[in-house]
Amino acid sequence: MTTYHFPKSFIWGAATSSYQIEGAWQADGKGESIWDRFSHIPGKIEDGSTGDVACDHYYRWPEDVALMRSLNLQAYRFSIAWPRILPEGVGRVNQKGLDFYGRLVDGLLEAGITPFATLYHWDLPQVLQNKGGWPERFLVDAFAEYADVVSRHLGDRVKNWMTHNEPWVATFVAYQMGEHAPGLHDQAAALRAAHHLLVSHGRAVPIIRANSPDAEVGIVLNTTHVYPASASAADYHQGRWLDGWINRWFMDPLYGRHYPADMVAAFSDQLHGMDFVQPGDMDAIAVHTDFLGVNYYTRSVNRDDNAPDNLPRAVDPSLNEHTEMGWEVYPDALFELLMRLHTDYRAPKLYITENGASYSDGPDATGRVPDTRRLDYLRHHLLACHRAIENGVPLAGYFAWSLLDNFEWAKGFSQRFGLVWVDYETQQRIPKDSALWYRDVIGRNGVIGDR
Ligand code: IFM
Repeated sequence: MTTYHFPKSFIWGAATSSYQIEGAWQADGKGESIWDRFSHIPGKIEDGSTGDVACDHYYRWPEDVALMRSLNLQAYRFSIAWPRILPEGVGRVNQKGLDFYGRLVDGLLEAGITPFATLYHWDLPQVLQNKGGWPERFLVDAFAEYADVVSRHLGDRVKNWMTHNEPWVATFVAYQMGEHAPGLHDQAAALRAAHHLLVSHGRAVPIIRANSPDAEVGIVLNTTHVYPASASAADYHQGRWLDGWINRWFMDPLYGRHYPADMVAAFSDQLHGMDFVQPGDMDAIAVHTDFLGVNYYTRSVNRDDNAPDNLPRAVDPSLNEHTEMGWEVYPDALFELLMRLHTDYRAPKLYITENGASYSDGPDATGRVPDTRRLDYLRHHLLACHRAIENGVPLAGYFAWSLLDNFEWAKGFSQRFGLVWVDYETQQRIPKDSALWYRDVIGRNGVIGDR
């Protein structure tokens, strides 16, 4: 076993999001979000749960900050609930909502933990959805207003900002696949939503910079690395299509390349001549950012089962371990993804803003949580990060997903991604073995393992 040391400036953190942990869904003047509405519709959430209480973090944040400190965390990535700040989506500001995040940020800074704030991790004010939501252009202005209010209030203390979390999920999974709030099945609407979300990012970046001097601003994408199941042209094309949809549809415009031509052709029936693209939009989207946030969980293996005479499979993910989400564990893909993103797009800096695994291991008879599989997952993915850094990728930090077990969207509480076990009955928190291991990794700024 070797100890692989990370650069001295490397930032070690953990991540959460507002709806997944806060609870307090109606407290202190908060407005309704699309997730409040969606989770209360019978049948939408696998275990029938809601985020009404979740980890009760809105009230227990001091305990959670103390926990972060005990785990040596240097940074904490959290998101802000738009309807806490602007209950009607725009206009009236709810001071109590701002105060909550002010207290959290002050608590983090006192504990020596750097706050990384995400503005949008999917809890859109329901009133804005009632008017059409992200497929409508007015959302761009609404988001710019929200970004302005939040960054004016917190910009003196928060110096690391992310506009959006996972635009692909926030638009295609929500407006086309119907699995996430607001649960629509309309591909054309999802494409418009994706564009408006990107433009809103472009509009928000300069606003945040003006309100938060010296801040670093970026966006967080869910990414995957694609592997054709065989060397056939059919499998290659399928992989290229998936890469175009999940990765390039967002990366290309963000890095000044407009939407990828092959995907514009593939989506042409639904794009209506791209009449939603207004003059100046593409320049706005390509605004300079300080970093790219990369969320990575698994690779994609692509197979065209309809192709006549397709070659036999050369890549078979079923041979590898899968997490309880059904996601293949494949750390090498994180290395290859980081190399590819760096080679193709040259972001000045990257962070792994999410990476982690769902396993339900709970407390044993002694109260310990021996989550060996999560620990191994994290170890191997961190070793992949180390290899990427050695090969020139400017990877500046890593945020484990997630600090706490929490509300996993349409899967409710059936999936546990936390470094820390949460007993949802008592709200007791128990750091799992992976959390204690991660604490020591941070302490030595290095991972012990074999590459
Ligand atoms: O829980 C989510 C998170 O909100 C966004 N990225 C993926 C995680 C696991 O599904």
